[in-house]
Amino acid sequence: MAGARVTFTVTAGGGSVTGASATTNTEGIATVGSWTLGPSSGTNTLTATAGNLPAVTFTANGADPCIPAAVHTLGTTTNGELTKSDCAYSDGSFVDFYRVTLTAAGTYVFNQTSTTFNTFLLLYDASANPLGVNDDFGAGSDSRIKAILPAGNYVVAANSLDANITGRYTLTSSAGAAGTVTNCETVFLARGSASTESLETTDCPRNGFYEDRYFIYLTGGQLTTVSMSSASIDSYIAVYTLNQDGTKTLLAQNDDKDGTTKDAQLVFTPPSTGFYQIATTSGGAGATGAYSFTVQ
Ligand SMILES: [Ca+2]
Ligand SMILES: [Ca+2]
Ligand SMILES: [Ca+2]
Ligand SMILES: [Ca+2]
Repeated sequence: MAGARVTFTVTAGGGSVTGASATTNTEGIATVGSWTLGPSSGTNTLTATAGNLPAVTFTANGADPCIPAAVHTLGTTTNGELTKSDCAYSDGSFVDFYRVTLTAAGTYVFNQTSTTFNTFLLLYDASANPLGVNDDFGAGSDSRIKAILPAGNYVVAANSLDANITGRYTLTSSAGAAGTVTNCETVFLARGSASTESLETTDCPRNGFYEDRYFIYLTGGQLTTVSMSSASIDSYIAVYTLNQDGTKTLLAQNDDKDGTTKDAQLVFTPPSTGFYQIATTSGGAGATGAYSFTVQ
């Protein structure tokens, strides 16, 4: 039907149209000028009405795959799949983002496993700052991130090590107990993290000393305070910059906060943005015992 007036109206998704009022051409086709989808992910609909005819609704999915929309609930299993329509990192690898809410501060473990590809797992805060990253944990190519975190909203990214990989994977998570940092394992912290841990003979050895090593992503120039206290050991804190070649360089250290205590407090300014290592150890060699720490 030529010459019919057709009106296009955005009916969901908050987008906009231009040329909303159109007239059908000789083939009976009316064309909207343009349709801009709404700013948030989800379904957008555009409805065309002409006279008394039934309205026609067009649907478009406005979900940007790079905006975290899916939810992973702590303690549950998420079966996911990397596909070519997923978000891609600049290295050409696909990634699924999951929002995770932690209602309490604590020690958390996230696992990504796959029987078909080499997994790569990342953890971000709600502002998309990286908090943790892991390629392989244990003997295989699966990934694990252990992190001591304040309560809040986070994003877990299920990724692959190699570019252009598709396939199924499983994401799991759990809340662990404090005091479990051992065997010189990799543990990540965020600003606001706190825990009670212990120096044990199974911790990282350093010239006769034992230490727990934590990794934290810090913004260059932002004053950072690490505090460590203990009723049984002489607390000692060191922070290292991590070099490209895998070595580390001592940035700052503190034994005693002041003359009245054996507790340590290290205040430092990271020179650049990136991951740093915080080591909690003792002033005397070979000491073991419980301690508490905070990072602000
Ligand atoms: Ca996917
Ligand atoms: Ca891996
Ligand atoms: Ca320990
Ligand atoms: Ca001390």
